[in-house]
Amino acid sequence: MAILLIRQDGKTSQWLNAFKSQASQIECFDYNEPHPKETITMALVWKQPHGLFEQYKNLKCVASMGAGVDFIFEDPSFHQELLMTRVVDPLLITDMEEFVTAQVYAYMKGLYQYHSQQSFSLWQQNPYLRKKDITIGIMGMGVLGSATAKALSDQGFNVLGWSNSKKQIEGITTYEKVDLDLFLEKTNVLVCLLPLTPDTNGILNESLFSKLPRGAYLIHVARGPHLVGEDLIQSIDKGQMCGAAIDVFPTEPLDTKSPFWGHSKIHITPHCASISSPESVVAQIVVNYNRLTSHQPLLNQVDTLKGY
Ligand code: NDP
Ligand code: OXD
Repeated sequence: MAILLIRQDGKTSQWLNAFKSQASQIECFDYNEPHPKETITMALVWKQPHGLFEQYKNLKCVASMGAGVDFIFEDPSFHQELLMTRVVDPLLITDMEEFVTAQVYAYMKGLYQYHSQQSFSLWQQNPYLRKKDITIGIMGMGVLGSATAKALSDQGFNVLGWSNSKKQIEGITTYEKVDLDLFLEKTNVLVCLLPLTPDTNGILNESLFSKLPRGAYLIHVARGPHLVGEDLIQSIDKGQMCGAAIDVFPTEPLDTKSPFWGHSKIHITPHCASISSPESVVAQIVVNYNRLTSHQPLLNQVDTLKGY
């Protein structure tokens, strides 16, 4: 029995080192190196090339190296007999809380505007917002969304949350799926922390932006295909949206020709809101690997029928 690591971005050695230092008794292989296929029972993956899973006849579980699992569902070789797990990790949660909070403050204090003024040696004070001027609406109140909502609320922001099912979180007004419009009409800083599913693909579009108060701001840290890029640009150009901070894109790295790069009101980061730390995450993979081996229920298992 062994674990196969499948990712193509040069970070596999960091993960292998974390296994070596925390669980040297477990056999782990890099997909890019020769390995005995019949020994593999767990695949630990991040944006794996599609079509591989069916080559591993003893494979029982596909584990995401991150919180999201959309790229596993998109792989036609993933089938319903396989188990799927994802990462729920305290470090991933605090990193996301901090990133979204930093973006909220950068927007509120107009820091991006000063950054661009610097390139013109322009000394000019601009009006800025205060907490009382802002209502932050978080789409997706799961592990990351609810923790981020709480962190912002604890700092005195007015926070709303929207999710499939209604949540009870102290200090936060929550809305269930059917109440999307009520949630949007009160939100002027929209944060997307939804999983990417057929239901949420393209959800950040012109029609949704038009339901926000005029001049709303978007912080998008979920998945690229949630956002219809042309709709955002048009909504900014018309003044319906006042700008956006975007961390995730349908194709990553973002094409150098993308109009987002040159747009003065769009602020781009390279999918870095919250990055899985192998040192932190490997412990839960080891627990799950041992559970798999002893036929116990897995932690952080994804409901493959629900799709997230
Ligand atoms: P969870 O599965 O814990 O939470 C998902 C939330 O979205 C739940 O509240 C769920 O509702 C809600 N939801 C799902 N579908 C719908 C829908 N159709 N309509 C309304 N609400 C819906 O996920 P996490 O919080 O752990 O992660 C969220 C996403 O963040 C990941 O899938 C990933 O794409 C992204 N991410 C991005 C990172 C980055 O660096 N940019 C880093 C890590 C994650 P309910 O609670 O009712 O089920
Ligand atoms: C994740 C991510 O899903 O980094 O963990 O996007």
